[in-house]
Amino acid sequence: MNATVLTIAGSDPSGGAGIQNDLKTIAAHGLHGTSCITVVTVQNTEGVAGKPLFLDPGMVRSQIDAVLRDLPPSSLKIGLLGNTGISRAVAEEIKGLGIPTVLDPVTRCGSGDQLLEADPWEVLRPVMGLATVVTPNVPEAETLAGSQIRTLDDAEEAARRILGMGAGAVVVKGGHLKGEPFTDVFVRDGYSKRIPGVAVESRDNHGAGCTFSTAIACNLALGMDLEDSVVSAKEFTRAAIENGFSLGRGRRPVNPTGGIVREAESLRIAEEISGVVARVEANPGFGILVPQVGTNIAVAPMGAKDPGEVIGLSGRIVRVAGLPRAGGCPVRGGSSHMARMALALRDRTGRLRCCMNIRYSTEILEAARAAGLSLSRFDRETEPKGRDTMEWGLTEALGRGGEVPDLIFDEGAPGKEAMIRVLGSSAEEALGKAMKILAAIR
Ligand code: PXL
Repeated sequence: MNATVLTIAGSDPSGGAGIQNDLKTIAAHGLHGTSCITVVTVQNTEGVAGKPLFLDPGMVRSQIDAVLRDLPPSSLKIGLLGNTGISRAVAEEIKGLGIPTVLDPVTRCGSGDQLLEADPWEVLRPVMGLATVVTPNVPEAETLAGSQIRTLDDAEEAARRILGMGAGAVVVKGGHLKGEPFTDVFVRDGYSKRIPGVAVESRDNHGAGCTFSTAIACNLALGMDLEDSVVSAKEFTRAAIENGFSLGRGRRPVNPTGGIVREAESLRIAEEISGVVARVEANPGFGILVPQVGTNIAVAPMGAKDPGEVIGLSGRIVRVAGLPRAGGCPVRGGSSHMARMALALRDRTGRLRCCMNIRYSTEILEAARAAGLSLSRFDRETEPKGRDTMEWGLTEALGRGGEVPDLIFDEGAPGKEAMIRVLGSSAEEALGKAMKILAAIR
């Protein structure tokens, strides 16, 4: 399989947009990215901080030529071109390649600063007819079509005009449209489609346009048809915005690899919890640590924001004929109580993110002390109304800093079983502490 996508674009030192974004987006699709730099911009999340360097068109050609001779791509993404000399050089190099080509008709930074040395239309004209699809945002579509866009109908009309300039298809991105935010308009010969999106509560969107166009190129390289490629790229871009690291003081960079890193981490955690469950089930003595309500083990992935993203057992470990038996397997959202405590624990400590609940008894507490484990408690009678018990209980037990305890317990309340929670940096570590308690009981 040819797994290469070539991006021809500008450099963004903030790492949010341009070549830096595109290579991450390509990597996140499991493909190999090659690149040709057209313009070196000087900017951070707050905006442009200096004059761009427009590369010599001959230098642009040499880069593309070197890549084409050795690493023939399955698809192309074209971003910032900068000036007419560069865009003509690019057109000369890629014409006749016959591979899917996505053109992001970049004219300005997200901050509004101009990135072109000449009239946008003059710069884009040489490559327009070579594009399988063009992906303007609303201001870019207004510039290219020469009309104002206020509604989805306006966007569709502008898309048709841009289509008349020679591209195979046009997507006008709806991010800037009031009233219909995030609905994209997709148009090709004799066909149009509105692709709805969802509003994302995040300012981590610097580079979102680059992510979108590059993700389309990746999907096309993987053999997806054009419309599916667009729909899938929109979803990918939403995840890149949601997974942002919230860096910088201005328009914060998207994180194109956030989704796959989280997926990989979640799978690794699920496998680890499975291993821990197997060891618990293989140990008949563990039954003594299982509470009435059963034991759950929850681990919060680094980027998880709510309990639905925390990995826990879909059915708790209970005692069957005195032996510990899991009623389910590790899944996202498998646990509720332990998930909320694991999230709060991760947010408080950074390093610890696993919680496992075991039975409370004075004998077990004594054994824990004898095993050298540290304990802290909270008292449900002092719990304020309206707080989440797990999050509040953890905050209470951790107090104002200092050493994080190995165990947190509470003595229960009417209808609430007393409980001990074992804390750890991983499920393995939490199990290790539980095993020390068992050894001290015997
Ligand atoms: O997001 C458009 C864009 C494309 N390419 C480069 C950029 C920007 C915006 O900042 O810097 C190099």
